[in-house]
Amino acid sequence: MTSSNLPHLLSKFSSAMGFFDNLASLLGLRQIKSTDLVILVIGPSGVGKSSFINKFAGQNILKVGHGLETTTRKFSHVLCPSRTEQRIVLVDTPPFPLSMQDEVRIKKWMRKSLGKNMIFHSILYLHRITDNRLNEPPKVHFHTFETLAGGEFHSRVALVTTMWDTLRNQEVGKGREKEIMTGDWEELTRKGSLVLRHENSTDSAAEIIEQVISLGRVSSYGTRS
Ligand SMILES: Nc1nc2c(ncn2[C@@H]2O[C@H](COP(=O)(O)OP(=O)(O)OP(=O)(O)O)[C@@H](O)[C@H]2O)c(=O)[nH]1
Ligand SMILES: [Mg+2]
Repeated sequence: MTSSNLPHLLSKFSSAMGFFDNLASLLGLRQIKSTDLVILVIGPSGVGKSSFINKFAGQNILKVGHGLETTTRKFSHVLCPSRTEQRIVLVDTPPFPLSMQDEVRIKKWMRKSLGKNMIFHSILYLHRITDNRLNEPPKVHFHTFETLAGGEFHSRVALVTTMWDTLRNQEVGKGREKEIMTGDWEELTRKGSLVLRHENSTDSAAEIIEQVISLGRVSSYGTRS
């Protein structure tokens, strides 16, 4: 191959990718079904939301940040393979706190995808264990959880801590985790929220999703199945 052929080949390659992209949409492979388990991944900038989804999907689908700037500016969903027939959809979001506009966009997408009676299966709130406190006061978290997941959100929210591998002393992390559970998020943990550690691997992400799924699906009427 000569270098003069390269632009031609690249354009052929990208039009072929476009074709497969369109085909996937036509076949409904990107569309959400009412039986899908939709899990929202939220948290402040740089906590590892996109990385978590990539780890779970086992592929680098979403762009991950390497600097101080926010990487994910729009929300997007990733259909992930799962061990059961039920599909898992992880939704990546812009940094927390979400703007009202973001919340409205996410809710509209949800209504369009799953119909007006369906809501998220659960919400993962990611937090860097290297930070000695949550970035926002609890009322900001609770307000977003209620807006996105309805009044009975407590048992459908999991606090997932990241960056354990960068902690010099694991005991410090465990202490912070306990502080959150008995302080800011006492009400959540008392009412059933899970507190889970992400070890930055595919296995760890899969374990977290498995634990969250075991909580069961809740419809907007609050009944579990
Ligand atoms: N060491 C370590 N690095 C991590 C971990 N999780 C994420 N990272 C790194 O943290 C950086 C930010 O990760 P992202 O996944 O882009 O974070 P994000 O929350 O999606 O960030 P925004 O899209 O900007 O809100 C990247 O360099 C990741 O490789 C972790 O558990 N351990
Ligand atoms: Mg991101």
